[in-house]
Amino acid sequence: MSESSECLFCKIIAGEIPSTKVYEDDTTYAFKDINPKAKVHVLIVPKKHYANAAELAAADPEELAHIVSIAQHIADESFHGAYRLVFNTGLDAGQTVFHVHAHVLTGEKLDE
Ligand code: D5M
Repeated sequence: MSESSECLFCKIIAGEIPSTKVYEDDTTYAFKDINPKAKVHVLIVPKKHYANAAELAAADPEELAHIVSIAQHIADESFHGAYRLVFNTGLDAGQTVFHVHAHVLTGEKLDE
């Protein structure tokens, strides 16, 4: 799927829908999840539109590695480097926004 004018996260990246920015560089944007499941819950997204983690990994593995390094940095700052990184992939796994996003859960001890 190419970049879509209907994509919620493309609109957030473009600044058309407000978000609470945590990090930004040329390729990547990170913002607070609107419905946090941990003390710190950040979504990290590539600015370029890919539907899911597999599409991103196939097209741009360096960007996937970059997303992991940003997650590590957020966790280093907020909870001594401990974090959970989740890519929900597919409707039946709970993916609701089809612009790949890494959920970074950190800032406190997480339930197992
Ligand atoms: O995760 C999609 C996530 O996106 C879910 O945790 C809520 C979050 N979300 C939805 N709309 C917004 C806005 N406007 N700002 C911030 N966060 C948002 P999924 O893995 O697709 O279920």
